[in-house]
Amino acid sequence: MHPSTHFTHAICRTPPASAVRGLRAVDTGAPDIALLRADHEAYVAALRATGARVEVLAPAEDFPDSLFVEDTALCLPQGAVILTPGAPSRRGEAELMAPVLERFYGEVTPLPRGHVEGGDVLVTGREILAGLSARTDRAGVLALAEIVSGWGYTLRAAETPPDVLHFKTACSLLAPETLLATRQLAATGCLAGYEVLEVPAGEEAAANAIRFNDAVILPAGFPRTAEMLDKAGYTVAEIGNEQAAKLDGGMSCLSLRFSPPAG
Ligand code: CIR
Repeated sequence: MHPSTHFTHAICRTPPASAVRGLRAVDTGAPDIALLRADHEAYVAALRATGARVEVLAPAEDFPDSLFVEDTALCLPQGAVILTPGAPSRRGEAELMAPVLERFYGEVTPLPRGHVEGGDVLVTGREILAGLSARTDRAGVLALAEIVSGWGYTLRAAETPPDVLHFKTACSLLAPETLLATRQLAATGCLAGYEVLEVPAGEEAAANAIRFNDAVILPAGFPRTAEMLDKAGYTVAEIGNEQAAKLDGGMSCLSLRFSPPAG
């Protein structure tokens, strides 16, 4: 069991009714809130089925994108960093998350400058990869690197591909040295040295999955990716993501996954 794949806890937030106004790159219509909440419940159940303690926070109606809790913080065994989302409408979400994480960590560390969204930060078995994107800037990445280097991590900046919201929209960690990634991201070379399973063409949205304890939580509707992972020996749980996808959300965005320091 490795800290990059195994966690004792997760935090999620029930989708607010205001999610109909959530940010989206391309408007394909508003999500159906009842269906979005049903998918969210199935997601929480899949996390709990792995044995983790999952806290589900009350909906935050003032923040339409607040179901995507991943973007508010970076949680590591040594500490939690409260991030500053690049999207102005999302900054208050991070402030809401700080007292929640203080309950688990005691103190939390605010990002002192710049902007970083958690969707751009991938923790692997050997390093932290941070994708520069429309939401995550160099000042934020440098500030984050300073904080995590104090905890013994090496942080490497990468480029989130153009037209991709977050770095982890295009990749996920399957095992400490193994990634699931789109061909587009793998072709940039930033994943060199890792074992990379490429999602089949046409199933790029399946790259936003999560390894959570003994399960790989995959968005439903990508049968070739599911089969590839099954053949590679992973236990796959498929969760509906049609509604969250209308807001450019996927499996990683919906939780903060962590193991707080003991005591
Ligand atoms: C946004 O544009 O910020 C939200 N609608 C989607 C955030 C998805 N989060 C993630 O990929 N970590």
